[in-house]
Amino acid sequence: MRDQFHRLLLLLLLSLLSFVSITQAKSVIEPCSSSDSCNSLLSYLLPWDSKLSEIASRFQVNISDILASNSMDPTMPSSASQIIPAKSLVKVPILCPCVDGIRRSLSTTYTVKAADTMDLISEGYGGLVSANQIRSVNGGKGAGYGQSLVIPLPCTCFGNTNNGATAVYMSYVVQRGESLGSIGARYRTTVTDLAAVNGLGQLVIDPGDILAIPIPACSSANLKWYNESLIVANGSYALTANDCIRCSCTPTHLNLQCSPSGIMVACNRLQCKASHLFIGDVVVTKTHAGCNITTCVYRGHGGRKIFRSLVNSSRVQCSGNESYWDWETSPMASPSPETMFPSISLSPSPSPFSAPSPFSAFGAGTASDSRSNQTSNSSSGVFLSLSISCFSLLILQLVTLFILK
Ligand SMILES: *[C@@H]1O[C@H](CO)[C@@H](O)[C@H](O)[C@H]1NC(C)=O
Ligand SMILES: *[C@@H]1O[C@H](CO)[C@@H](O)[C@H](O)[C@H]1NC(C)=O
Ligand SMILES: *[C@@H]1O[C@H](CO)[C@@H](O)[C@H](O)[C@H]1NC(C)=O
Ligand SMILES: *[C@@H]1O[C@H](CO)[C@@H](O)[C@H](O)[C@H]1NC(C)=O
Ligand SMILES: *[C@@H]1O[C@H](CO)[C@@H](O)[C@H](O)[C@H]1NC(C)=O
Ligand SMILES: *[C@@H]1O[C@H](CO)[C@@H](O)[C@H](O)[C@H]1NC(C)=O
Ligand SMILES: CC(=O)N[C@H]1CO[C@H](CO)[C@@H](O)[C@@H]1O
Repeated sequence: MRDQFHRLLLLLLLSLLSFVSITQAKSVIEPCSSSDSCNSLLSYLLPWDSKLSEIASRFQVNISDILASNSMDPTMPSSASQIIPAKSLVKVPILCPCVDGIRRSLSTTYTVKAADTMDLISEGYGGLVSANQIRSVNGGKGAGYGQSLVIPLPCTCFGNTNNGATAVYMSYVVQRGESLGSIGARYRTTVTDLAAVNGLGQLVIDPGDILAIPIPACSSANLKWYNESLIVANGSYALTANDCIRCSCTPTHLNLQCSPSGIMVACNRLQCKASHLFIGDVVVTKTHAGCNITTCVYRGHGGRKIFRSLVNSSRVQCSGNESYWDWETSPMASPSPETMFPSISLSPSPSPFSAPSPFSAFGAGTASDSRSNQTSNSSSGVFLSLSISCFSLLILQLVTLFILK
């Protein structure tokens, strides 16, 4: 459920934030008090053809992060100079901090060029910020040549949850001809939900309004990660551990799944101890009764150290309709001494399934509940890497575990 206290939404006209307003664009404002930040997205409608590197510098975001947010190939050599055509929607990841009691990003700056006007600068940001908002934030200064302007950008966190499920919020500029229904359909959400998230009293939106759109996401909160937490929007991936590991959501159950990124950086220490396995490798041994699967999984990172471990699971009766899974975290599931995190026990936790429903062990429910505390509610031995299994298999497996424990 949404925390209503944190979800007190104020609908303000943008004109309240600016000196003079021509438009009456609406925008959701999320009050905040903490000093935390979350990852959020901007839906950026490209005003003109732009190279990826230009987009990256316009928002001061790394190209690799833009590639990741749009699920574009990270190994593409020419990605920086790739030209994205005007009117494309590009997802731009930004950190969403709490500034003076409301969520917004003030970390982007723009250096005014010779022929720039405020309107032109604003246009360059695809309607995400008006000329008046830029003026207002910069103390009413104009667009003087060479001047560095702070570009305020809209963002929301809402605790990274939506209706109890993990979500990442995306700021979206309403275009002419769009309705809540059409936007909801595009982003797989409902009019009701969009109205609730944005505190819309009436189901009316106008071009230029900025909506917060919840994008379903997956989280590391229900995984036994050591010193890292990650929330990844569905339809994107995240690079972590010095870009050595790439994590994304499985499409149906939205489990976080991580494997070696395969991009150029030097990624040693990806090998699991006492095995020939690397993270993401799966070895299947078939027997007459079924097969064993042993997977080396990512467990987070600290500094340049990658934590990983072996998860040992025996899948009995691989072929056939009465298959079930028998999971076990191997006793040798310890990272090598140099990467071991000393105060965290690697032995399987006594009760991997503290959650009442098998869904929550995998689904976003558990993830969102324990989001703020990455080491709580961990499900031992329940791993993403094997989530390729049918859901029915998982239920059987969970039931089996309950009986065994
Ligand atoms: C971009 O990448 C560099 C090096 O990889 C890193 O130091 C910097 O923090 C990144 N910037 C952002 C905004 O992520
Ligand atoms: C996640 O994204 C994929 C496409 O990337 C889509 O097919 C799937 O329906 C999405 N899942 C959810 C729960 O939105
Ligand atoms: C799993 O492998 C071990 C040895 O590698 C073997 O003894 C055991 O029978 C296998 N289990 C199943 C269910 O195949
Ligand atoms: C988590 O990692 C950071 C960065 O490596 C480190 O400073 C911090 O001490 C670690 N915390 C724990 C609990 O390991
Ligand atoms: C996996 O578990 C089986 C029995 O449950 C054991 O025989 C085998 O050695 C384990 N494999 C690894 C790599 O831990
Ligand atoms: C996280 O969980 C641990 C153990 O469950 C608890 O001691 C700690 O207070 C929790 N921290 C937060 C911030 O909830
Ligand atoms: C492929 C397979 O194992 N099919 C089995 C499904 O279950 C029925 C009844 O248990 C078996 O008769 C089939 O052989």
